[in-house]
Amino acid sequence: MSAYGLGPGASTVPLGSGHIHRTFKVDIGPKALILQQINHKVFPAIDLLMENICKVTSYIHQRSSNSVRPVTIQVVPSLQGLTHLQDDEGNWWRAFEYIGGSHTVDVPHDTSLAYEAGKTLGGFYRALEGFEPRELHVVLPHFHELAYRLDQFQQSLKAAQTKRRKNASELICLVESKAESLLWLDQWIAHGRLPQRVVHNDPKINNVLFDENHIGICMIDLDTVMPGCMLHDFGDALRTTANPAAEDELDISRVVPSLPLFKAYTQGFLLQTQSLISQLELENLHRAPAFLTFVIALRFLTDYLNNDIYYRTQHPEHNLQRARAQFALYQGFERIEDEMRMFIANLRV
Ligand code: GN1
Ligand code: MG
Repeated sequence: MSAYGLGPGASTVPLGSGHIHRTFKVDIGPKALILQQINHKVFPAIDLLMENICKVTSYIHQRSSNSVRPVTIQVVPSLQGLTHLQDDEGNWWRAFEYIGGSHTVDVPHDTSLAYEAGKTLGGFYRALEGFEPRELHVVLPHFHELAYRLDQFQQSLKAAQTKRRKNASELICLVESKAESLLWLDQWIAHGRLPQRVVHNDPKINNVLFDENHIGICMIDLDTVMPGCMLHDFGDALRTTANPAAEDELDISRVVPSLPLFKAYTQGFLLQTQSLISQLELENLHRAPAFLTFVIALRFLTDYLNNDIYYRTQHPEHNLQRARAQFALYQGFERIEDEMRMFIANLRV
């Protein structure tokens, strides 16, 4: 804290519900700072990660320098001018400006919020038009590649405790029966059929910042911004925005994707991206939620089989509970794929 000129008396509260880093809001008089302890087991290349974030946020900031509203989060350097620094215990820290009056939401409460979330991710794409994706480091290779996640799953399965494998047996069967049908997106990307873009890679609803009136401000959590595929982003966004239940909902009967929330998000997103989206991306948007939800469910399941070494958990069955809810959501998205396709095909924004 002293590296940022903050005395021990500054009021500090934990913030957000991320599974990887630890985030705090520090109040300094009328202003505030977001302090984050970076998980360097998950992100070993911290220098490259911070370089990516600084490049992207500076680009957005410069392009919209006359905007009266904040358009991006911004890194606050330490008193010594460092974008990130290590404390005496070896932990890495960084700070962001707090945007006054802003907040995040874990579960969408209505369609206007979903619309705003879609507009905000679309706005992020718009703001980064012209930014060369190859300027960014690939800090987490193969991040949303299903074949890579299946490999990790197979390895975890071999080493898993019998009890955990048994508890997860139904989900393991589901992965084995469905995975093949979802490999199309990896293949399309490998064959260069989809444009490579600057992609957020973690645009779930609680990575959208809203103002007091629930108007979207900007995307946060830019750690995974890398060259990538728009369908991954669209899928991950809908995984949370079109799900009226929590990511780790215990009551599976509540995990049913909402078409109205999907429609509202898509309208907001396409309003911003209609001029830049490719035909093939547009024609396949409806397949993205099932794909990405499956990938995330698989990662929760893998971490459960690995005895919870990646995601922060609140109890021993937490990753299994998350995986159950996310696989149910994946199945729900598959069921409404045709309706989602028709909505997009007939949409005029
Ligand atoms: C992780 O830390 P958080 O909650 O922003 C994960 C995402 C998953 C998400 C699931 C670097 O993000 O990929 O979608 O959990 N981030 C990383 O909620 O693995
Ligand atoms: Mg994240």
